[in-house]
Amino acid sequence: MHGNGDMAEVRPIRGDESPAQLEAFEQTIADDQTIEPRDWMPVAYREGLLRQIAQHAHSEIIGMQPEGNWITRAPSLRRKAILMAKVQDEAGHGAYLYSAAETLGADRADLVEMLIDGRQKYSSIFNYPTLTWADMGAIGWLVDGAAIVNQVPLTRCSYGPYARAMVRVCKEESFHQRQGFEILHTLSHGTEGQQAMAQDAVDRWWWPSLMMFGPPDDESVHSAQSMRWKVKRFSNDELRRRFVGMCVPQAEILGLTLPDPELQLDEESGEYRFGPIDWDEFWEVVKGNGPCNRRRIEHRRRAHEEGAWVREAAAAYAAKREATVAA
Ligand code: BYC
Repeated sequence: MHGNGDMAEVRPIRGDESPAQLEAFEQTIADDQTIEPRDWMPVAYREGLLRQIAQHAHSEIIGMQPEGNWITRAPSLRRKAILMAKVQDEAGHGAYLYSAAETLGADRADLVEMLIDGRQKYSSIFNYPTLTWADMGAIGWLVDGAAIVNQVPLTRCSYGPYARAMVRVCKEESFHQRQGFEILHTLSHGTEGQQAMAQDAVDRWWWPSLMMFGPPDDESVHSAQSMRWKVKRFSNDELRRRFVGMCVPQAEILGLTLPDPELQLDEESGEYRFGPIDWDEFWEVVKGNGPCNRRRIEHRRRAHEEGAWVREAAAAYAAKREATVAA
């Protein structure tokens, strides 16, 4: 058995767990094998995963709004086609993730309700407004870039369906990141006005992108357990540092500045040190008081209500087909 004494400290055994079941589960994790839907798993593992996967799915769906806002205003047919494809990919990512949540026994309709009535969260980043076309570049470069850094390790998550969904999501995210980089590259090598627009977008999206990785390690309530169960493979701060290290040379190629006077290479560790993150702002956004929280949820609720007839028609069609097959 894996026999890590720390685990018992973090997660007390609950009433429904026999020591033998728990031992087999811990052994599977220790052997780097995946846990599959049919396998026994502790309630806390199931609940923790559901919380994270649902939040992740909701983020993809809400994340369609800031960019969807620019589809009709894309500056060329090519840009419009690319942006539409990207936003559609995000709908697809939401769909894979809701499916992964269903393998844990969740009901998709319940999850959507929990998003709309604020019982479940979605990523803080999507509560900021997209003010100019350059924001499409900054979102692709920074937000999708942060998503890749966060999600590549999730392809090795201990829960099989989540890990497998992440493989495809990450492939698509790298295309998204490149398209954002390309938008910014074009603007930053364009007119003075375009350069200023690109710089302004990066100035506004930089700090919220760093916040995407979650609170600092000493305030992250779920990290310890999640890392022991190999859901998360790295801590919030480790991934945030990795992201900064990835962005600095790319910003140089773009000819854009990252808005942090304290950003500096630490020769000893080879990592970049960066200035303090405004965690008060982060928690305000998470609590629902960001610049766009209300608008995002209101829009989602309206879209859900307006789509009721599609769900009813699909259910009626499925019932009819089932009746035909049975007859
Ligand atoms: N925003 O203990 P912690 C995308 C919450 S989609 C809001 O560190 P954990 C994309 C956290 O939920 C991007 N809330 O939590 C889409 C917890 O509250 P609860 C989404 C946050 O889970 C379209 C509390 O703070 N990616 O990239 O160990 C277009 C304490 O945090 C945030 C994912 O969801 C936040 N940023 O670590 C473009 C990836 N951070 O639940 C791009 C999967 C933390 O106790 N998720 N909170 O009420 C994860 O990797 C982890 O859940 C996190 C947080 C790293 C986000």
